[in-house]
Amino acid sequence: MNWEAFLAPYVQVVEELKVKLKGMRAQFEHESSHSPIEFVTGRVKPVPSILEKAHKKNIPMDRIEEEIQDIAGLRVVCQFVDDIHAIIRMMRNRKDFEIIEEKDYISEKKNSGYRSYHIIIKYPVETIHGVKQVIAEVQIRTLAMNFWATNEHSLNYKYEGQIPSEVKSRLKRAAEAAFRLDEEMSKIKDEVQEAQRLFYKNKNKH
Ligand code: 0O2
Repeated sequence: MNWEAFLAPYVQVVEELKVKLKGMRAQFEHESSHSPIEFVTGRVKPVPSILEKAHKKNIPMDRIEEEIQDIAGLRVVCQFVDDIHAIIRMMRNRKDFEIIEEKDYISEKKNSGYRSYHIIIKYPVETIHGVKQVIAEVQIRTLAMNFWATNEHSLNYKYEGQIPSEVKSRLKRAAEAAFRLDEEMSKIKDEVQEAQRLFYKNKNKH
């Protein structure tokens, strides 16, 4: 398998989508309105992780493109849960890709306690051989959801997927706390946004 050639269109997609999503953030800032996007990250899944996932899910090499949908992964991190819904609406209105699936792990959290909204898209990328439809996964979550997921991911890595039950229950409690933090912040959202608008206006005066 020539991984470099296989992954080249994915690298292109991640770069293009990062520019587009970051562009949305910049537009909101120019209009000095609240941006539903706090930050955007993107990565191409490393080859060992692709192989591990294919092995775990019994996916043959010639089905990887169709069956592993997060080889190109984008993450949009927001301040408030409402912002996630604003991003979802914007994504649904876009004409530069097609949404093929949505996974709502916010209304229905995963067993681990994981919360996030995933949108799987088919994105047309120009290659030297013509247009190629590449599948990418966009994960949309709040800062609190991201904090939890990042820590849980590290622990999973440390314990090779076998997190001890005591740590697991602590993680579940932490997930509950993150959920309550999102709820509390939503209640004072207008106040926070007003303060941020004032701060942004003053910053631009100097
Ligand atoms: P990485 O290292 O983030 O690239 P599955 O992997 O079978 O659970 P599937 O069908 O591949 O699920 O898709 P799903 O559920 O949308 O999950 C894909 C990605 O979502 C994962 O990628 C994680 O990034 C994230 N995710 C899903 N569940 C959890 C969870 O319980 N904890 C954390 N921290 N992240 C999660 P990968 O491939 O796991 O790895």
